[in-house]
Amino acid sequence: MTNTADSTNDRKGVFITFEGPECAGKTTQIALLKRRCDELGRKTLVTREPGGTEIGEALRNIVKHHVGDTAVTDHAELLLFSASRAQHVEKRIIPALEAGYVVICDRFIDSTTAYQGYGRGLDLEFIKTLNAFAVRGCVPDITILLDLSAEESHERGQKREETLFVEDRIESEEIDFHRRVRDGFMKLAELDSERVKVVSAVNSVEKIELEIFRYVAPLIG
Ligand code: Z5A
Repeated sequence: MTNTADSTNDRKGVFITFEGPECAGKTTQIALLKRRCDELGRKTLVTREPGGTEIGEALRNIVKHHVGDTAVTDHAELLLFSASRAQHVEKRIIPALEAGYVVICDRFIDSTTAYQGYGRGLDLEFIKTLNAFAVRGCVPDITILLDLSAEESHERGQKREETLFVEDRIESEEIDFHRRVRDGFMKLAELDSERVKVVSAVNSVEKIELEIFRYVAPLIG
């Protein structure tokens, strides 16, 4: 494979990803980290997966909300997430890193391993290869894994639903699926403890924010 894109060694910016089950507080914590970056005078790009580009957002709509006579198959779902990522990395993430931005991305390759690999049971080796193909060397400098049990995640989701939130296709999977996803995330953290930092998502928002900042501060100055 020709790699004309980034390598982690020659980038000027910092690439931070957030991972974890739904309702773990990723959006909340990303907003707080963005504020820290602003205070430090760092140019910051906050983005998300699936999504982050026009094509990615269109794919997001399909993977999250498709309802029709024909369901999205597990294999198609995997490729849709990867297609969104390939577009995102090349068109937004790498250019921002080259321009010296702190890029904060809500979900990335680890979500594919956790949801499509551990959750759906698709081949983990193939997912590793596909992730590498989509990101072309653009691996996060650090990944914050907000850890929350499937039960707690479900409970927070229920509360949010009461305030008009609508569950998506993946969120509405049975609890065992979400347990496998959570275990998958923890396995990933164990296998790549240099990059993936586990932060308990059950503490207060303020406490979590401080813990995350302790990990990230050395990278963003
Ligand atoms: N997916 C996949 O399968 N494969 C892939 O490769 C990728 C994604 C990239 C994207 O959903 C879906 O795609 C996701 C995985 C799958 N589906 N699932 N399931 P999304 O982007 O729409 O949603 P999400 O990533 O799951 O995030 P979320 O549900 O929006 O949650 P969050 O961002 O982690 O949490 P939050 O919005 O900050 O907070 C959620 C609620 O918890 C809210 O009411 C907060 O007030 C509350 N909260 C936050 N922090 C706390 C604390 N500390 N204590 C108590 N309550 C809190």
